[in-house]
Amino acid sequence: MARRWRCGDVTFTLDRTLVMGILNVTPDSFSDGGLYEDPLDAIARGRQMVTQGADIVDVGGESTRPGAEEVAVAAELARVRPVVGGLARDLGVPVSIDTRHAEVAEGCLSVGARVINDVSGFRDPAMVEVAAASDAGVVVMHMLGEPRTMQAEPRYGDVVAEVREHLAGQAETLERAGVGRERIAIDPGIGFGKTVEHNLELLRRLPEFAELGYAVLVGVSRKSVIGAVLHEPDPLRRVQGSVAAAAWCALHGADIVRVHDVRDTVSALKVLRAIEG
Ligand code: HH2
Repeated sequence: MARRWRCGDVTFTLDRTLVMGILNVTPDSFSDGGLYEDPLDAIARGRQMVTQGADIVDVGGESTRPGAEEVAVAAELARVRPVVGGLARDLGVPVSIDTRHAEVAEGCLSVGARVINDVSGFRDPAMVEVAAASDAGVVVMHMLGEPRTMQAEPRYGDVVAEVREHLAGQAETLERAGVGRERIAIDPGIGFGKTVEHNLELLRRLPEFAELGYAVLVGVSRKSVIGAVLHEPDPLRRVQGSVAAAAWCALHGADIVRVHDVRDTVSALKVLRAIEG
């Protein structure tokens, strides 16, 4: 049977790699911070990403870059809810809410979000409850610790084995709470408590995540691992490197890639598919 990822009333057949467009409604995200603070600008950008080929639009109201401070829940909800609501009405593709907070997830589901993307991997039981009470798709990401401290000397024995085991455990918790397997995507969390070598190894051994049987999502777009390889401190100049990484992911088991540069990534994946035949 074809593999699927179900997000509310939308079911994706995972016969090609989907593109999730990033829309950060924050003042301080590492590469698009401050661009879409006005909800009308954010909604326009969300629509533009869909015309460029995005399959999902992921709205975030809290930067989780290394060292970022946590945002008050009320402030986060005030940032994202109008944008999620404005987009969900007639976007034509699912809107995802990128949050660590159950109240924010719930508030956004009530205005039409169809995916909960939790970078803390559903460690909060309240978040598991919100997911279980909904019909939304979920993204379970691995993060070591929390954004404020996660890059302070991250250590693993076998990074792939440890991240995989953690994700399998969190996915099982969700399943036990009633979230069907077909709703769950797992994500190794590139850049979240990992050195450059850890990130490269996670990408190199990506097929090991697909073996778990859940949909696999990867977000590497413009991240510091690309910057480190290219010696490029400016995230806006990491586009080609990011597209190369997304293409690698698509060829090695990623069902969904989370990217800033939707048009460039969609073009690259189209060419890959044409070559594959
Ligand atoms: N990365 C970021 C945020 N959310 N969600 C998932 N599932 N996977 C990721 O790799 C991921 C994520 C960080 O990137 P970005 O949103 O561009 O930056 P910031 O956290 O500074 O807003």
